[in-house]
Amino acid sequence: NKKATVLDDAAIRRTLTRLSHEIVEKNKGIEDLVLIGVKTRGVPLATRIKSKIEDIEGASLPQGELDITLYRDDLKEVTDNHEPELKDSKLPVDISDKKVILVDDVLYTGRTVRAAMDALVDLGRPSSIQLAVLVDRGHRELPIRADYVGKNIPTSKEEVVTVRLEETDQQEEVVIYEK
Ligand code: 3GP
Ligand code: 5GP
Ligand code: MG
Repeated sequence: NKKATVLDDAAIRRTLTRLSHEIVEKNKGIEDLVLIGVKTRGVPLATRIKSKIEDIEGASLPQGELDITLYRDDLKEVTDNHEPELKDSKLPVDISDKKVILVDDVLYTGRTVRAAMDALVDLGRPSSIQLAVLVDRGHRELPIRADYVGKNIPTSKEEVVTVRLEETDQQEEVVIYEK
């Protein structure tokens, strides 16, 4: 039950361009930065931001990824708390003393980001962690906010924000659906 298209392909492209400039500006360059996409759609978003930032700064930026799942079936009996946790990570460099920028598509309760931050601190104590999201749909259940927000989309809990990207969905759009 589609209600509205909130971002089309051009709007997504411009939004990611703005976020890339904001990241460079806030960090006064890209020294010690590492971009980390949260699977699934945070990964292509991080790749696009990386490419834009590299164009802006003329230097290369390391990128990694985290796979946070709601809970692991194989650990269900041990950790049946329905909390998201780290399933897999691919980090290109030691993140110790680096400024990590987490990239995700949608920020909702904040539980995925909390799990991602736990994982990062365990994996190597970054000097800081910042968060960039394409969409903030509200309804936080934890005291977490994003440093870089593509678009704030006030939603009800009955709505779903669907993010479709060329890399994963062969389409570019952000759409609100009624469940
Ligand atoms: P993503 O892995 O690309 O981020 O959470 C798993 C997938 O389900 C997410 O894809 C997300 O796009 C999609 N999704 C859509 N609506 C919701 C929702 O309300 N909650 C969660 N957790 N995921 C949703
Ligand atoms: P949170 O842990 O903040 O509740 O949810 C964040 C994660 O769940 C993100 O990785 C995001 O992909 C997914 N998510 C939560 N709500 C939505 C939503 O409405 N739309 C989409 N596309 N993803 C969502
Ligand atoms: Mg996501």
